[in-house]
Amino acid sequence: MTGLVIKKNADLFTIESRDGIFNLKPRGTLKKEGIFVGDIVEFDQTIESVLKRKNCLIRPPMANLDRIFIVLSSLPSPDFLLVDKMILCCFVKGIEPIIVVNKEDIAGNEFIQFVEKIYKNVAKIIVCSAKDGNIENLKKEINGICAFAGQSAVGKSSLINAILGEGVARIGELSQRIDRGKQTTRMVSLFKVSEGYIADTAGFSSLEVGMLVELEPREVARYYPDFLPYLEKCKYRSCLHKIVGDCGIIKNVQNGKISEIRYKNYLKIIDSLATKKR
Ligand SMILES: Nc1nc2c(ncn2[C@@H]2O[C@H](COP(=O)(O)OP(=O)(O)OP(=O)(O)O)[C@@H](O)[C@H]2O)c(=O)[nH]1
Ligand SMILES: [Mg+2]
Ligand SMILES: [Zn+2]
Repeated sequence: MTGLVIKKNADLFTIESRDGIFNLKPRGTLKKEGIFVGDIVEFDQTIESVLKRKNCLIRPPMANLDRIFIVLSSLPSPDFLLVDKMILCCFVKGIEPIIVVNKEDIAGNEFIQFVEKIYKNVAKIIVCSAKDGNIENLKKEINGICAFAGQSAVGKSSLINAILGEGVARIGELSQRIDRGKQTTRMVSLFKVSEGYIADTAGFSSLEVGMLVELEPREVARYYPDFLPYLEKCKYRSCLHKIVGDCGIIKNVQNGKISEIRYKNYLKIIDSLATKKR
């Protein structure tokens, strides 16, 4: 039988399958460290094997993510460099990023339009408020395995709690408390919501942007959907889009078709990659 790992607790895994819910251990030679929440596994009396993953993250340990909600708010004001790094991570890992502007109740139209202008050609944008319970449009986007990311205090936990309801959310808070102090594994559980699952975690506040060091600077632009239409207009084959001339990217930053914030953050990202490589 095959099933989805929805929870990991010490060496016991909770598996959801067509035939019900099972709590199983891995077979002798299969290491428990090698099985993540989000994995599809083959099992009988024990977990026999893990099927090939679409992607996986290490902290918190999760596999096969489909969507990540990148939450931001007007207060605390956004760190767009962090947002752009998270978006890049998502595209590298084959995860769909969705920008969630939370705290609509305090945001103001100007702020929302500002965010829409930067990201309209990059990702889907939704606006909501955990405080007002205005989360219907967010719930509609839950499809496949989803998780929340974003800087501290933007409202990730509040949104997860609003979606899951009080009873469920409390379990999440408790599990985080148990794990505090150990910098390694945080407990993660998946909960079925509308068409998919959401991960009940503390949320990713950095989303493993560290893994970006593995990228070559010249690979970065191809993960920028907003740069893509202009990439072939770039005369230089291995252009990093740093030097004015026949660079199709810089031209379109100058004429306003590419967001200047996105472009400046792109430069910061490739420069930091180049420095780390040295
Ligand atoms: N006005 C307003 N405040 C909100 C909203 N959502 C969350 N907050 C408040 O923002 C603060 C931070 O919310 P959290 O849910 O703890 O934020 P978080 O992203 O989980 O933060 P970390 O766990 O530190 O990463 C709390 O005081 C919340 O009450 C909202 O929609 N509107
Ligand atoms: Mg939180
Ligand atoms: Zn160029």
